Amino acid sequence: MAGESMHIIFVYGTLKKGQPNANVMTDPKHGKAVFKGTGRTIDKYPLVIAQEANIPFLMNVPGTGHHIAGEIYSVDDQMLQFLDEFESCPDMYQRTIKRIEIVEWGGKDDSPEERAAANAIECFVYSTTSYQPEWLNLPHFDCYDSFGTHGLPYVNHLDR
Ligand code: PCA
Repeated sequence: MAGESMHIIFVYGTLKKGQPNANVMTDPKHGKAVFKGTGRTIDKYPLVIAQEANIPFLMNVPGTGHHIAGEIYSVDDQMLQFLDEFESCPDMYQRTIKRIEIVEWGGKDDSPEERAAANAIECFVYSTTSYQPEWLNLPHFDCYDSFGTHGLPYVNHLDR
């Protein structure tokens, strides 16, 4: 849609490429999402895998944990609205703004000038303050992979 606003979002969990909900970002029925590059949070956060469905949560507790790796996308209003519903925002996650260090800027439509322009960017992130205190004792990851050696693969909505 011409003139509509785009939003920058940082995803660190199941929405990343190769992860169980990656298809959500690429389905045009949900709106538009353009991959811009990879990054990591400037602040440290606890990233844990919690609940029976092994869901990744970036806990909104800056200063504890690791710099979290993820992917940066530009999304339209429709996709942002879809993601809010998909991520049960604001019940499970809250969409907050966090500063992200750019690791690799790789949008295919970006000029070399654009790609060299910035080394950090403000992004929307689905983090949570609605967690059980015990979650802070779970292992803290720096780069989520559902299929990692932790043995806690994400359980799809449909299989719960
Ligand atoms: N989906 C969102 C938040 C956690 C999750 O699994 C993401 O990938 O950033």
